Amino acid sequence: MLTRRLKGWEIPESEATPEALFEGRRAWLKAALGGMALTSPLSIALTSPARAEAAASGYPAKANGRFALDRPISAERLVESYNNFYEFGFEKTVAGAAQALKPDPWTIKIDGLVEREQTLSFDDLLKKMTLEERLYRHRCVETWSMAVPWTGFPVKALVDLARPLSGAKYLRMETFTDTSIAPEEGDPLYPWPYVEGLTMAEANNDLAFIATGIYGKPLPKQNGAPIRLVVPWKYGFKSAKSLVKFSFVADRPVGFWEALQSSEYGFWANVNPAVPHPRWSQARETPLGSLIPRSTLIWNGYGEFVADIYKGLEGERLFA
Ligand SMILES: Nc1nc2c(c(=O)[nH]1)N[C@H]1C(S)=C(S)[C@@H](COP(=O)(O)O)O[C@H]1N2
Ligand SMILES: [Mo]
Repeated sequence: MLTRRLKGWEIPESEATPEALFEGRRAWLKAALGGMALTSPLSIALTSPARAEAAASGYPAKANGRFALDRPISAERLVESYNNFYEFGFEKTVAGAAQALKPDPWTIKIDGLVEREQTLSFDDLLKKMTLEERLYRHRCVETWSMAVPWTGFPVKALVDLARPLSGAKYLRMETFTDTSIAPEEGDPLYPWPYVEGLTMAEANNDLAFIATGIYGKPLPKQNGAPIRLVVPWKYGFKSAKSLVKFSFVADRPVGFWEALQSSEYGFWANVNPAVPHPRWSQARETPLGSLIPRSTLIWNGYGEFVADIYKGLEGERLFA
């Protein structure tokens, strides 16, 4: 009989040490790469080339145990089949269309108010970064939520690489544009490309993350391959996918959704159950795969990390 061992991130939080998470995931990955049951001793011998390849690309990365969850990890299958990626369509079922994306090779530009502009390949950027895994909650303004193991590096590491000048007040991020790949980008009713922005204080916050992977492997195309933003204390639309440009700028960037409908989507977009969106109360959320709503937390539960950033900004529209 085949027994299915829990993946590292399926171990209840209370039982898992960071090391246990890491070891559990490694064992799972070996088995998955070998396409064999974990219980077969042969899998160890037969997976060497695949294991070497995965290891060379930095997966699985060591878990950073600082970011604990208060809920179960969402099913990988759901996270990779229920998506928002408007470049490929306005439904949740865009994963098929997103397979047109070509994340390899991928060029990234770092420009604006920096000591020296840089154009580098995604592979070269990865070589300069140390990958880690973090478990984060994600809250979409449409009131669904998920909890996922991302792999990547802090946004701060990218800021340090960029060496911004003192005039840089914001980090502006831009998604690829190519209508031969993403036909929706030819729709003139939308303000393409998809753009998002953070203040420098937000970008340098410990929680702000650049993801290159999910569930212990590189990002699937529909989740924003090869590189996306992950800012879990903000509504999901801030976490822009498939980024090609990081610009350090003096003026506040206008995001895709803000440009489209500023009365509904602001720059800050921090999660707050007490501030409703015109079409959705934000008091509750339904986790992917669940039928039972749960209460949404202010800052999506990340106040200990981020609340200080907003001291003195109480007069701003911080929560929509
Ligand atoms: N480029 C781009 N990034 C995007 C979006 C998008 O449509 N295009 N949708 C956003 C929204 S609304 C959400 S909730 C998350 C969804 O990420 P996921 O599909 O990996 O769950 O991506 C965000 N990033
Ligand atoms: Mo979203």
